[in-house]
Amino acid sequence: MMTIRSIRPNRWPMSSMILSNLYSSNSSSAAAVQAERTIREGPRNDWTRQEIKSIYDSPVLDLLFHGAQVHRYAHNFREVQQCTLLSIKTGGCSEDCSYCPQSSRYDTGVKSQKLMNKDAVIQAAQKAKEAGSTRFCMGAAWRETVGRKTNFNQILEYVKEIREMGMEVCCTLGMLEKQQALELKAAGLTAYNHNLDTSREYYPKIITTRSYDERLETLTHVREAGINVCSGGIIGLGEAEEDRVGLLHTLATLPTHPESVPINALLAVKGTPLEDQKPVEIWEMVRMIGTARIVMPKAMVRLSAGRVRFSMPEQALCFLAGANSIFTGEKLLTTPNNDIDADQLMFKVLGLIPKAPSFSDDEAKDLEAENCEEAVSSSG
Ligand code: SAM
Ligand code: DTB
Ligand code: SF4
Repeated sequence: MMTIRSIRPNRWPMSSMILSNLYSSNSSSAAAVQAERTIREGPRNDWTRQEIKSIYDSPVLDLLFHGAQVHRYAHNFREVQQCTLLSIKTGGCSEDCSYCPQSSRYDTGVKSQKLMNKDAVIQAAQKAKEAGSTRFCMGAAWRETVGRKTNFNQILEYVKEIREMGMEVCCTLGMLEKQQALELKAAGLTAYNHNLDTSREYYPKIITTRSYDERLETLTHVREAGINVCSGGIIGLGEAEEDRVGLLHTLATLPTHPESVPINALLAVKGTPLEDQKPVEIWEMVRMIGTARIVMPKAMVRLSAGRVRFSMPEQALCFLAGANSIFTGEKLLTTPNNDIDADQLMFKVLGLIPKAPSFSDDEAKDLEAENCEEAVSSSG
């Protein structure tokens, strides 16, 4: 059970006077009540589905306002993490995920490519770092890493080298066994992305080639290896509101909340079974983000795929509701992302600042020691 102190030791518990000032408005929506409780008590893992549904269904401006309150309480609201994706192994995937342009079952025009070589990967990471990105995420169109020893060992090398560049490193390579998670941790991996995508009930309508429980098992292996968990989902797959609530409920009742929760809006790619899905509206994103912020206050909530469709004011609503991470760079994995100059302008106009990379205590100590050694050797 997490304690109040575990969320932000210097801010909790809050004085009842400040609380009553904050909430003396006539608002008593579930978003208001639950945000107040989150601020007072810190993160919880015992959410009921009905509680989360009531937050999600609150009047949208109230949800936005209370998502913003929790966000400001648990984070520096101006800081936005910039992550850059690179597809290191593209297309030709055996899985049937109905949203994905990289499945070999659909004719989407994505060309299959084998694992990228080290020089190309390191060069891309360097370019991302120079553009201000602090987390580099390598994606592979695989069902799993089992049985890919040569490729996997190569990826361990990439992880080590990028980590040594002072960036956070993330991978999304499909299902992982425990041993592989441990090897990634030893190589210096910061986070592993593995999305649940949607609710347990709707999941079989989207993917039939691997189960929800297999996804959860990979998350357990990642967590037990001491790697940060990055897990979220996609909206706009044709799911009901109940499924969005179900996804958030599963994530928010994991023994430990994911450190990052990507919220993707479906990019309906021609050739996939979901090509004709109606684009999601900004208010649906705001509801997902605001609810995620209230129920998982400490997580980095990432405004992920689909951002390219939203204007600057629309993205501002997402940041206000509690999003504090984005993908930057010209591409996501196979699809175009927001223009880099437009993102820089957005940071300036909205007064956002890039979030510095953060490493675990052990890693930070190692880095400090390395820096010390460098300083000593250069002064001598
Ligand atoms: N193959 C690995 C896997 O599935 O775990 C890693 C890569 S996979 C492309 C990573 C995630 O990207 C998926 O779980 C899904 O949430 C997201 N994604 C893929 N295609 C998308 C699309 N068209 N629109 C939005 N999100 C998408
Ligand atoms: C996540 O949740 N979204 C990213 C990342 N994790 C790997 C992927 C989005 C992919 C969008 C489709 C494409 O570019 O292929
Ligand atoms: Fe393959 Fe991942 Fe795409 Fe599914 S989402 S088809 S596993 S690349």
